[in-house]
Amino acid sequence: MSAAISGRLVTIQIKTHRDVLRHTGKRVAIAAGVTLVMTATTLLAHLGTDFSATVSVGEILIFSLCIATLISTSLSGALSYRSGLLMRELTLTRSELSRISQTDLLTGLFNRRGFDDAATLALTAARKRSVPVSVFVCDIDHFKSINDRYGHEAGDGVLVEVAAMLRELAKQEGILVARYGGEEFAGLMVGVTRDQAERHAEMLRTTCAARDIPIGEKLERVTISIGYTVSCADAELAELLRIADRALYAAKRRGRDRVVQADDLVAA
Ligand code: GH3
Ligand code: MG
Ligand code: MG
Repeated sequence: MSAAISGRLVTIQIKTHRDVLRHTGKRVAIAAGVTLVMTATTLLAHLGTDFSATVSVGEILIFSLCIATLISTSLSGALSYRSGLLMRELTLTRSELSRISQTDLLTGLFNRRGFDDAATLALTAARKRSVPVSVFVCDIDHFKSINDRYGHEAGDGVLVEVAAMLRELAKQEGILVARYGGEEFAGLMVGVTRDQAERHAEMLRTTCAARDIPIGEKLERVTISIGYTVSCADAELAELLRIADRALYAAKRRGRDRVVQADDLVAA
């Protein structure tokens, strides 16, 4: 295992098994040395340096026990405190790594991994409560032409703007949203009726279509297409995403800038 932990109080580099052994060896040597020196010093201070003097075994025994207890308590306290600090640093580092691995760097939304983890948990909770769920997939229309006309950086700016609209909706309506990849976003709504899901998706689409997005010197309008499905929470996340994706592609085929519900595909 490789670990590099650094903090205000603790700075330690342990990368290989050999480093672990060296680290442990050093600490054991320090503990033994301190114990030896302190025991000898205290005994000498108490008994004096006259090595031919008569001392009772009981006296030495009691002193040694007291000193050993005192030293081992303070040493183990200090070492436990230090390992506690290291463990705290490790826990913080782990949770920071987990947060980074679940977050999309550009938009700050969940990435695919973060969405899959959070949505799977939310689906399990919804299953227990027997409430319906809705999954939607949303894709920016003709995004490649934005990149082609204004450059990749401007395209990134559009992704950030669309993500901000999704975040707003997520905050207002308690929806789980994520950048699922490229110019595609995904969302999970729990405990919504078919009408509510439709309303949320339509609100997202119209908000996006009506928003002036600054691209360089210009203000541009960008549209999105959305596919969604409403189901009981028994369904697997991957299956719900597949169904929503099919609805999304139907929305693209039908001319983009629209919302399509998966059930309508069967009905059509
Ligand atoms: P459609 O309406 O059918 O969705 O067309 P589209 O142009 O939006 O879709 P297409 O799949 O043809 O192109 C998607 C583009 O998104 C291509 C890719 O270069 C771009 N893209 C993917 N990820 C990023 C990103 O992080 N930043 C930028 N700027 N562009 C990205
Ligand atoms: Mg697209
Ligand atoms: Mg796409």
